[in-house]
Amino acid sequence: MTGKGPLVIKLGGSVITNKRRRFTINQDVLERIVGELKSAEESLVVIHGGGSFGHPLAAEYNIASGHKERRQLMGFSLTHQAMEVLNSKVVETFQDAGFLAISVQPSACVVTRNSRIDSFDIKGLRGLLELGLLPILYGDTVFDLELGMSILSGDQLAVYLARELSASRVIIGTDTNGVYVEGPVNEGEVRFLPKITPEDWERIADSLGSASTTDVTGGMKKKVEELLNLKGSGIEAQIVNLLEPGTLKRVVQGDKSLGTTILGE
Ligand code: IP8
Repeated sequence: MTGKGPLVIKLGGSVITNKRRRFTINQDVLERIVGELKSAEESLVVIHGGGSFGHPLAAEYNIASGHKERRQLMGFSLTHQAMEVLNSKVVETFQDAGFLAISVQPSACVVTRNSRIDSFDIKGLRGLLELGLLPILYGDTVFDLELGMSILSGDQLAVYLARELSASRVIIGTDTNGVYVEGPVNEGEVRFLPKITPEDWERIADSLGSASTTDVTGGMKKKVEELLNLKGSGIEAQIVNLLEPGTLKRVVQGDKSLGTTILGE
């Protein structure tokens, strides 16, 4: 059953940063999105992705494949730091718009095992929410019990927190209108999917493309797979296009006709 908990929103790195120019924020877009969130009635938990801050560095130092050589330690440090810089700008933008935003550092409270969350101490985060604050987390470099180091994606965080906090729903903001698959009739032809159930997945998984820019956590296919981990929770996730002005406002106000809905039935 869907909970009465917060609305969990992931702001994709491809939306809030320019993925083709390193360390560049799409400040106008970010400000517009934050403005559109003002219409939310529930409490919020915001998570943002890495975009051109986290992904190029994580790829350069091969962080996602685990700790193999000493030079990766500097990469781990640099990637985390780049995410802190981005997070601090995101938090400031929310504060400037009047939100009681507070940064929560995932690597300080999460440990992964083979890149999946093994433990996540969310007591502090719950407390912040109860106080009326808006926690803002991000995809991060984390200590991994098997691999030594790993990348924890914002999508994995969003699903984990949605389940733990019995979220009312999850909104995944991207730079596309939702999920498209190829075929099946003609090769190269694309078809839009307004909804995906866990049962649909095996049939369509192979026809999903991967991201065109550096994305160490896997693009749209990985995103849908991650969201299907909401299975059994009753929590729905809606993948929507945040580059389209007005979309987030409509979705926050309950419009289910936009984007692709992943049913966590
Ligand atoms: O953009 C990855 O988070 P994502 C963050 O949500 C890093 O996949 C550090 C690359």
